Amino acid sequence: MAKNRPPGPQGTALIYDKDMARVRLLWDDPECAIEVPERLTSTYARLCHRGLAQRCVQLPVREATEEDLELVHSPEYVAVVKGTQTMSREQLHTLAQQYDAVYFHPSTFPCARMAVGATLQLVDAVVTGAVGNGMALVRPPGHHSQRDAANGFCVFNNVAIAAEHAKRRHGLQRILIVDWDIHHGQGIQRAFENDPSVLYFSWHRYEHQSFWPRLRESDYDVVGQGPGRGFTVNVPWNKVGMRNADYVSVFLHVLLPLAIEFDPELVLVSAGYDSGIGDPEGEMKATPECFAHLTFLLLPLARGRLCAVLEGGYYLQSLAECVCLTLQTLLGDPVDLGTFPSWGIPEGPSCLFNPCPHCSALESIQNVRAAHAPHWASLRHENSGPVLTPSTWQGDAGPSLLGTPSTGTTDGLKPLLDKVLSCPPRSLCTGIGLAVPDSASGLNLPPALLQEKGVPLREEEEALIGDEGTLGWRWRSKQTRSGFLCPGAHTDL
Ligand code: Q9C
Ligand code: ZN
Repeated sequence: MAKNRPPGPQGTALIYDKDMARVRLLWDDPECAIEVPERLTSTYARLCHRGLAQRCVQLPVREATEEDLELVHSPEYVAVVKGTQTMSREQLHTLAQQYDAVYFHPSTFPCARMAVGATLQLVDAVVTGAVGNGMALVRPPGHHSQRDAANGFCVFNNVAIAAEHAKRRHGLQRILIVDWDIHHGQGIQRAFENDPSVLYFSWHRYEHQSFWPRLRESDYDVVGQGPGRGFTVNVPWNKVGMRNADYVSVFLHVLLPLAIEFDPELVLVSAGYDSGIGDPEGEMKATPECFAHLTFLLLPLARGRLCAVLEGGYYLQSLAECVCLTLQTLLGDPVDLGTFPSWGIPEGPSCLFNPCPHCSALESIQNVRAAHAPHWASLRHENSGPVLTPSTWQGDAGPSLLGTPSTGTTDGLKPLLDKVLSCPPRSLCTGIGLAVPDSASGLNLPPALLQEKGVPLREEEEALIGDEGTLGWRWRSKQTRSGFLCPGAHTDL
């Protein structure tokens, strides 16, 4: 493993400043209570503990200028946020109530300017070639904020401003934004819906428009407007519980064909980790290793010029672990593609190992591909099918596809299924049962996994076990040696 890589064109930037931990909720509001300063401090602490921060080129943040902010926001809105610096708690609360899921703090304006400034520093370093890629750890997040509105914990739209900055000040003509946060970044979508120079991809928990922010514009058939038609790509998750295989399938079958055809000069990632396992907002099951795979899959684009910018992520352990695996991949550490057999693992508690996507995910994939086929040659094949009638509207996420696709529920998915099964993504996570009670010994785990049951914990893994007791799963990636406890294991077992 390359330690202490010297700064240079191949280096990885990390941008963080503890001052962005100053904003916090000053009143009682259950909806905003999850957006805490520890999201930043505990994530950075873990990066240091793993020795990852030390391997990065650590760049200072700067405060964005009002001119920077006005690349996306109106002067009137910037003035409103600026005014919060001298407001009382009561005044801050009253202002926050004008927006959806937002709080303000006397440090909101300086912190939000710093979040934008950190993102711009990262983009400048990557675009000028001072570093190869990098990550900015910022608060407040940005992707929900709009020209005239704060929204969903977001004040200024860090990534949208960075894209506009890259266009106007570096002359870039094609920028890809990958928004893997579990919420729809409607602020980014609206900023670029008419703009063919910014390809915006977002997946998001949708549940047929019942999940926040409950917008019609988040569905797969909303593709951009005017010259921007085809440059907005929405993948709705209509069920919770999506796993690594679902995420990777969307990358392989939707994002990557379009991204390769688009040929971006820069990739910006709205890197929210509420799409990771354990997060109370997303309720998804992608393990931290998944974010290593997603990052790895993006690195061939734009000659590796990738800037990841933190958005959401509210389960602190999962957030920190996911950020570690993202940064580790940016640093060039290998991704473990998994070693246990891909096929024949029954659905059940071991479903986290399942390498096959859910029916509901395949349905979304098929629908977004059909909606975008008119705009992208890479999606046009003789056998590309029509939009599907939702077959997973009710019930759970649908069966996972384990080599028996002809069981009725999947009939409508046959064309896509044939494609997926003829070229399945590799098994994506290695996992072992740890302290599994006897009642779980009926689990049909591959023998190689069962052998490892009960091995002693390493230090960093014990830290993860702490708040869940001894029952759970430890996840380990052979090269990265990362550990993780699945809190859902209680109910699964
Ligand atoms: N349970 C970001 O992740 N509350 N913002 C939704 C649904 C608002 C999320 C309530 C969530 C905002 C950056
Ligand atoms: Zn989010």
